[in-house]
Amino acid sequence: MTVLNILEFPDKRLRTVAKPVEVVDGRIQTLVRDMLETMYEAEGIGLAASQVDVHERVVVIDLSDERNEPLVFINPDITPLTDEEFSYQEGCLSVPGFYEEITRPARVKIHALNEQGEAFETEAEGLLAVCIQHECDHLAGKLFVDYLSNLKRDRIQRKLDKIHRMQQRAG
Ligand code: QAP
Ligand code: CO
Repeated sequence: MTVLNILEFPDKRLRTVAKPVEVVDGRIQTLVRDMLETMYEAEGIGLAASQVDVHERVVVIDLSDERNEPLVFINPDITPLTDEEFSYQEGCLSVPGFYEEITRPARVKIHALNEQGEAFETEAEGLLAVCIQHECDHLAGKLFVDYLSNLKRDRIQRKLDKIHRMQQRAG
């Protein structure tokens, strides 16, 4: 297994629209394992393939404290189930150190394939609903900072640009 490099905002590659997975084969299963290892190593709760510069529709999530309940969604498709909204202080492994309250539909239906390529559907609410919507946004090239005012987003971009320049100089 391999820990993959996570792209950070404002990297343009995060804006790539992911393609559907055509066959869930060994290559995709390896990607899933590597994404899980990457997410656990970074102490995240969700990761989309877009974040590791693979532009295919694959998402991993683990909301458990023990970090032993991986959820895998291949070609996820979500539909809001209600007009009710839910707000949550979101973060993102691609926007490290920044957290902002984002409002989204409170409940969604999820259609996806599992790691074996079998279709399943489930309903989500609470943190899982937030997380799957956040990760599906990544597959569409969208980030949580896109929901913020231009002012807030530009501030975050400037701060991250500065951090990236310092990291560049440090080698
Ligand atoms: C998306 O985000 C999410 O800034 C997953 O320094 C977040 O795993 C969905 C992380 C909140 C729903 C609610 C962020 C780790 C992890 C950071 C993450 C950081 C270290 C973010
Ligand atoms: Co994210």
